[in-house]
Amino acid sequence: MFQQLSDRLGETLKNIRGQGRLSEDNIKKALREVRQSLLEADVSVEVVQDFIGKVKRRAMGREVAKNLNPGQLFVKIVRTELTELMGETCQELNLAAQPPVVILMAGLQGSGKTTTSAKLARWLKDQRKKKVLLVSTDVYRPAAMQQLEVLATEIGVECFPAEPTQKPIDIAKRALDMARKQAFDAVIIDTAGRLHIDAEMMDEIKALHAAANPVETLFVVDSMTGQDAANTAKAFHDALPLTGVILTKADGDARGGAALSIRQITGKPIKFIGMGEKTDALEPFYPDRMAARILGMGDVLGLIEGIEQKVDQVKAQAMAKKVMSGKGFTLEDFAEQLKQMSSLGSISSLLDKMPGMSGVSEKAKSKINDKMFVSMSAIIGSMTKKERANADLINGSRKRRIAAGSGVEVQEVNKLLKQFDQMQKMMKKMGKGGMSKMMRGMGGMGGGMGGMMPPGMGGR
Ligand SMILES: Nc1nc2c(ncn2[C@@H]2O[C@H](COP(=O)(O)OP(=O)(O)OP(=O)(O)O)[C@@H](O)[C@H]2O)c(=O)[nH]1
Ligand SMILES: [Mg+2]
Repeated sequence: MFQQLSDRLGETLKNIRGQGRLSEDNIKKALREVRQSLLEADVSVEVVQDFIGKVKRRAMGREVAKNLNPGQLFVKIVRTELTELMGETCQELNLAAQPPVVILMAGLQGSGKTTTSAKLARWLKDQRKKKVLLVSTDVYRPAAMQQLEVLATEIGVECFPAEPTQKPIDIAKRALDMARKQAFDAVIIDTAGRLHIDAEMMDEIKALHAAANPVETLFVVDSMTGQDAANTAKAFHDALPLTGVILTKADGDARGGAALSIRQITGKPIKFIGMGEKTDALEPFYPDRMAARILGMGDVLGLIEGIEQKVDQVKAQAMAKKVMSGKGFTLEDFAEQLKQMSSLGSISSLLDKMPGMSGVSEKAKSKINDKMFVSMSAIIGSMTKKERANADLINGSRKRRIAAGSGVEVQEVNKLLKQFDQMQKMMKKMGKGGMSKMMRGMGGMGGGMGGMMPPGMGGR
C-alpha cells in the first residue's frame, strides 16, 4: 500500500529540500505536487483540499525562520499533518469495560470480517492474554459459520456452536450468556456481509447491536475500495454507532486513499490494519508511523515490534551465550538465524518498513527475496553435521556434493560460505553481547539491517 504515493511524495520533497528558502513560489509548486499525489492515491477531494490548506498555512507562517533548512521544515509540516489526518495517536480497543467485552464486526460482503474476527481473537489471546469467544451470526452465506470455526480451531480459540437455522439475534444472546457463565474476557461477533442500502439487513444489525450492547463496533473495510471506503463507512456510521475501523488488505497494492480519508470523513479512528490472509497479519494502526512510512522514513518501531514478537528470544539468548563462550558461530547457528529471519514475515514486508527503502527500486528489492533464505537454508541443510560444525572441512568435492544435494550451482555454495565467513568474523568482533546486542542494535538502524542480515544482504 502507498507505494505510488510514497514515491511521488518522496520526489516532491526531495526537490524542495534542495531549495534555499521557503518562498510562496516554491511552496506553491510543492503543494501542487502533494495535492496531485494525494488525489492519485484516491484520497477524497474534500480531505485533500483541507489537508493542503493546513500545510500551506503552516508553511507560509514559517517563512521567517530562515535559519532552518526549508526542505526539512516542509517535510516536517507534511508529516505532522499526515499524522493528524490519520488520527494522531494509536487508538487501542477499549478493554477496560466489565467482561465479557463485546466486539461487533460490520461491513460489506467480502471485506474481511470473518478473517479479521479470527485475527483479532488471536491478537487478544496472544498480546492481551484474553480468553476469547468467537461467534458467527452469518446464517446467510453457506459455510460462513464453518469458515469461522475452522479459523477458531487453527488459533486455539473457542467458537460458539450455532446453526444457520437459528436467528442471528438468538445466537448472539446465547453466546453472551455462555460467555458470562464461563468467564470469557471478550466475545467477538462476526456478522454477515451487507450493503448499507439494504434496509432490512441494516435493521438486522441494528437489532443485533441493541441486543449485544457491544463496547466496540468495528467497521471492517477493504482498502482496495479507495475513497469509496470512507463513504461506505459514513453510511454504516449513520446506522450504527461505530467505535472504530479496521482497514483490511493493506498488503495489496491499493493506493491507500481510504487510510487517509476515513478518519476525517467518519471521525472514527482506524484501530488496526490487515496485512495478509494469515491470522497473524494484523497490526495496530499507528498514524505517526504510517505517515513516516508514506514519506519514506520507514517504520522502524513497527519493524522492531515485529522482531520482538516473532524472534524466539530464548534461542537468540542461547546463541548469544554460545558466541560469548568462545565456542564460535557455526553454520548450524547461521541456519538457525536464517530460520528466525524468515519467521519475521516476507522480506518485502520488512523492507517496506525500513527507512530509505521506499526509494529502492522494485528490481533491487526483488533480489533480496524470501527464496534466497530458502535456498540458503537448503544449502546448509545439505551439509553433514561435521561440516556444519567446522566449515573449514568443506573442500571442492564436498562443495560439489552440497550443491547437488541442494539443487544449486557451486557458486551459490561459495557465496554462502563467504557470507558465513564474514558473519563469523563480525560475530567475533562483536564479542560480548553477541546476538542480543545485535538485535538491540537494530534500534539505531545505523547500518540498515546490516546488523541482522548476513553481510552482503543488508545493502541496496
Ligand atoms: N491479502 C489479504 N487478504 C485478506 C485480508 N483480509 C481478508 N482477506 C481475504 O479476503 C477474502 C474475504 O475475507 P472474509 O474474511 O471471508 O470476508 P467477509 O467480510 O467475512 O466476507 P462475507 O462473510 O462473505 O461478507 C478472503 O479470501 C480473505 O483471505 C488481508 O488483510 N489481506
Ligand atoms: Mg464472513
